Amino acid sequence: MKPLPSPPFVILLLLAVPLGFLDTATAEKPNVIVIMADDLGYGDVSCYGATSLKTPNIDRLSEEGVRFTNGYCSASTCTPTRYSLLTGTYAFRGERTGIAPPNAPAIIKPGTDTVASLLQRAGYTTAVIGKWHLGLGGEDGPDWNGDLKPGPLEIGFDTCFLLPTTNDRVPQVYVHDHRVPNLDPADPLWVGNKKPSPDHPTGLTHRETLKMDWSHGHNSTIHNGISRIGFYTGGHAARFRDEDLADKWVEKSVEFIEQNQNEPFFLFFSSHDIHVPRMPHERFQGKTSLGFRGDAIIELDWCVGELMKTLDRLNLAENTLVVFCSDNGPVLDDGYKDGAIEKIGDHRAAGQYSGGKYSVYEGGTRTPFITRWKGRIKPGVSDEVVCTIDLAASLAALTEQSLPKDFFLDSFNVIDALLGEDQAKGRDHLVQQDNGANGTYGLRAGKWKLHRYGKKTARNVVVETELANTQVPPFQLFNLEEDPAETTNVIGDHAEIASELKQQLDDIITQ
Ligand code: NG6
Ligand code: CA
Repeated sequence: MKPLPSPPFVILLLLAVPLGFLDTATAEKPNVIVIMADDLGYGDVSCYGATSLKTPNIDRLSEEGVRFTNGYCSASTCTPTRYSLLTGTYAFRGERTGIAPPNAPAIIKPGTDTVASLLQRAGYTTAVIGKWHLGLGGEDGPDWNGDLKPGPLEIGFDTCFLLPTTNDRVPQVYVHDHRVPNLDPADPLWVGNKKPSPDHPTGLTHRETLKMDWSHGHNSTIHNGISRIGFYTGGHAARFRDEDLADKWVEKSVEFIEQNQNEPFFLFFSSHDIHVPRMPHERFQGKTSLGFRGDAIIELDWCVGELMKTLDRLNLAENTLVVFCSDNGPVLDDGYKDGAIEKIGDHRAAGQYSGGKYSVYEGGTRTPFITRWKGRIKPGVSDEVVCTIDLAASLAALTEQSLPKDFFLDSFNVIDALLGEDQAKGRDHLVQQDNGANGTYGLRAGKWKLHRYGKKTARNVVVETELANTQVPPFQLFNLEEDPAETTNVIGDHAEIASELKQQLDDIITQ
């Protein structure tokens, strides 16, 4: 671990930061596009070693930019990673930051500073397009037939076009700014967690009619031949087809980029690929040997290609920083029988790492992470540790915005590393969590990785079956340099290091 800088150095550093912020003449204001994939693992794309499929567009991004081998998201589930990406704060510090249910109220309170509000202040037009999964509405939850606020527009986004939660949760409608578009008032939308009537068809009562069967959970209301988590009725005119989601995100994003091509813009392109239910557009179905999970990766790659094409067409590639990342590691069977396990062959979704979604093993959070800014970023591969949580402080530094007091607590300015500058350093430590604040964490510090297990830990039961539900000691220590797959707990041999890391983790959690 790095020693703390001596006091005189700290003083110099404090003086240097505010002076830098005054120098607005040097501020760089490239457009920023953050492309976040859903449940995409380290080994799921060809530039990270996948050989069972090809992802030419993501590969191109990596050839023209920096591909990080130590790029992370901050949690191994969606809601906490997205919370941290936007707020620059570890999700375990916030309330209700675990996986959000269909009727969750807005998790990030209006007025909270976010990466979007920061860029808005810097003169950017900001949009989130795609999966939200951070709740909508006040304490009573979303008013599906009325104004859906607060939401993204109350925390720094000028516009949004959303899938409200994840698509295995009801309802299958879009949200544009504050409303569900195409909603017929004569057919109001109702969303709840109890069966609305005895004859309401569900994945249990009408299982034989499903076009994709469920394997666990996901057996409530049926829409488009797929049963979901939660119940809903009405809103038929507003409902979408699962197969059309990716096209819609691209259509809306291209529209947004075209409209804002002359001013700096921030686009959070929040793909639903490759989350369940994996139901890619018909033109991608059967394109890989991996079943719909692989086909959804191809669909994601197509989206990336369309965004890049748009930047090229509008001559924006040299003025746009693109960040490609994932919200958590991979999972094969996440509740539907889509062949992901049966067709996996030699494909290793988490690459050489153990675990995946829901786990604090490296596979849960070490994920594809690429930055590209044509003409500005020197292409290469970086081993520096960077995390989606760092985008807030890093983009603040890039655009020379002062950090709001008491915000972005856990976000580090690693902009030089993100831009692939020579000698630039990433983080020296990172806390990883699985879902909510359940006491389970990973702490990566240099080559060491400490696991701490809380009482209610859910192990990844589907990526690595051998890791499932085994009894684990409350603390484990791994040497990632010698054992990247975290197979050998060396805590017995390194008691002193383990105790330092336990203390460091404790200090961060209770800070
Ligand atoms: C789990 C769901 C899983 C997925 C996950 C959220 C069950 C049995 N499992 O509760 O299918 O929806 O939540 O995924 O319902 S995430 O990527 O949005 O965090
Ligand atoms: Ca996810």
